Amino acid sequence: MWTRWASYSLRVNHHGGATVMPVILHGPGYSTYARTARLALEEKGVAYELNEVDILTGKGHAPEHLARHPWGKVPAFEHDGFTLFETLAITRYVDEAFPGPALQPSDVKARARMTQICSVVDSYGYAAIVGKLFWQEAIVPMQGGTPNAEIAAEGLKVTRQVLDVLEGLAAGDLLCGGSVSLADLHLLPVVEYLRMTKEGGAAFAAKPKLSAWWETMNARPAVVKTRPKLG
Ligand SMILES: N[C@@H](CCC(=O)N[C@@H](CS)C(=O)NCC(=O)O)C(=O)O
Repeated sequence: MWTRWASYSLRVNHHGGATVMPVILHGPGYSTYARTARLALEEKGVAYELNEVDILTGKGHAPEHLARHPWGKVPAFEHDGFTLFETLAITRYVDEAFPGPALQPSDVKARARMTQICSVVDSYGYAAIVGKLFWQEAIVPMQGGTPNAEIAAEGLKVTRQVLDVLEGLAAGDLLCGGSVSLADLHLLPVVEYLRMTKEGGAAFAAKPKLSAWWETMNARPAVVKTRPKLG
């Protein structure tokens, strides 16, 4: 399904007319990684089309999507004939290629912290929080299966460690201080699902800095607009 958003980037062609050059993001509304890319587009005010490739029904491995992403994952991105996959590459490109508020701190240490937090989310947080905890508690029952308590417990153990680390790294109401950065946008969709789990939600609520961060982020129009509709 194609969802059309506000407008397109325009380019003047050799006849002097305007050629429509849409930004396209391939990925479903429920995907955390696709939501991170959308958050970056929304925060920058970039108009885009969303092609909701439904990975839960195998569409990620259809030939047309494998041509966009060799591992059949989402998101994949297109702008002006330029294609990308891997969310951090996409969000950095969106920040650097378009006008609008900067989503990466100019201070070198704050920027390194931002990359570190994105990497913690990607390397440890997502697999534990979404891949194990949320998956067993929410997706498996939704698909008619029986949750595996051992996998959920493994997920919760790593989740607690990730939360301890992030609580320690967070600068304040925004993870890198100053204004919203890619670190906030990479973490937010994962936390949305974490808060829906019983013990994960409680572990998150026990973290004062992260809880204040959530309240700040949750009020942002981009966050409200991209909130997944589940069920
Ligand atoms: N390293 C990738 C991870 C993307 C990813 O794991 N996306 C999930 C959805 S949130 C996905 O496509 N899962 C389907 C699958 O693994 O087949 C990125 O940064 O974009």
